[in-house]
Amino acid sequence: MDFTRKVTIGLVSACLAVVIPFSAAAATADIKKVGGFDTRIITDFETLSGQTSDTSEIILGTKSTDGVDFSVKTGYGIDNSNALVLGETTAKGFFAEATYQVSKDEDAETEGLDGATDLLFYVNGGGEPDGIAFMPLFGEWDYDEDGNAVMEENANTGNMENAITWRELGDAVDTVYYSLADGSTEWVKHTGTSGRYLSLDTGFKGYVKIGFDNFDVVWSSNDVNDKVDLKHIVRFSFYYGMYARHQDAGYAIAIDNIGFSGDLKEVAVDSSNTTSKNEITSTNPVTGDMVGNTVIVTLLVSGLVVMLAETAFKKKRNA
Ligand SMILES: [Ca+2]
Ligand SMILES: [Ca+2]
Repeated sequence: MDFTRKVTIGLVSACLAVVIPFSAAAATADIKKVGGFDTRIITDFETLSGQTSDTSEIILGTKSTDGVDFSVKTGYGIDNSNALVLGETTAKGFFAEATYQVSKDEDAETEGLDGATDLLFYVNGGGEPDGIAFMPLFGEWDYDEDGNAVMEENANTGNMENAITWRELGDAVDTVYYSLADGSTEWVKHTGTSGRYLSLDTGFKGYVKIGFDNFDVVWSSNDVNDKVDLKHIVRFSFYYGMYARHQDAGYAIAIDNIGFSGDLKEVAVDSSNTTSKNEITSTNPVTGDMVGNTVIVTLLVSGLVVMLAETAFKKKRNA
């Protein structure tokens, strides 16, 4: 954005006199309109330049040793900004996982999500020659009916840790999601998924929006109070089939502007808090890693089943 700074010194002084006391008191969490819906963006990846799944605590998932390149790069996001790019280098056909670990990102904007009804994110599918298909998943702390965090023992360490509710996109003919292509004002309704994978047109660039009702709680986790709380979000993950088919090495699809939309309220953000608002402390062990790995293995296996089923189907069809 270009700001023309034709402001007189007198006016600057007047503004500062008013603005400083205000901003010291409270900032307001941004509400942004995306296709007509109130939205809060948790990350736009602008502070995460260069982070890769090989070395980062915030970008996790499949590593470069598996022939992929999952990293935050400039130019692949909305308006050529930063985005999490999922790319293949030498991978020859498996289901890979790219994760943005919210709970490790001190710049994540996680306030004011009461009233959220939908997960929303931006997709740049420009590196994919044959249509786009992937599965989103997110994890958050589990709470009981009284609003207390559910704790569970880590079988490896014996420590009590926050239980995590993992939600994956529903595998059903009536699973619904919406897409809003760049430059369009009309959300397009899509119905049905295949092996929990949503599909978008070849070359799609724009937002995807999915109501919480269209997610399933992963079988290995629980949602004790039976609702999406969004009090402590752990991760967003994207599962994607990696094949040697992409035109540009290191670029199949990119994900940007991950957030939530719904009936969001204006909330004040406590700017006086100098410690991390995402509760990153050394005494808090990495939560849910074991659960997360179980999920990943489950998904990889279910992905493999889908792939084998598709192969069998194609063979049958070609026979
Ligand atoms: Ca961005
Ligand atoms: Ca819950």
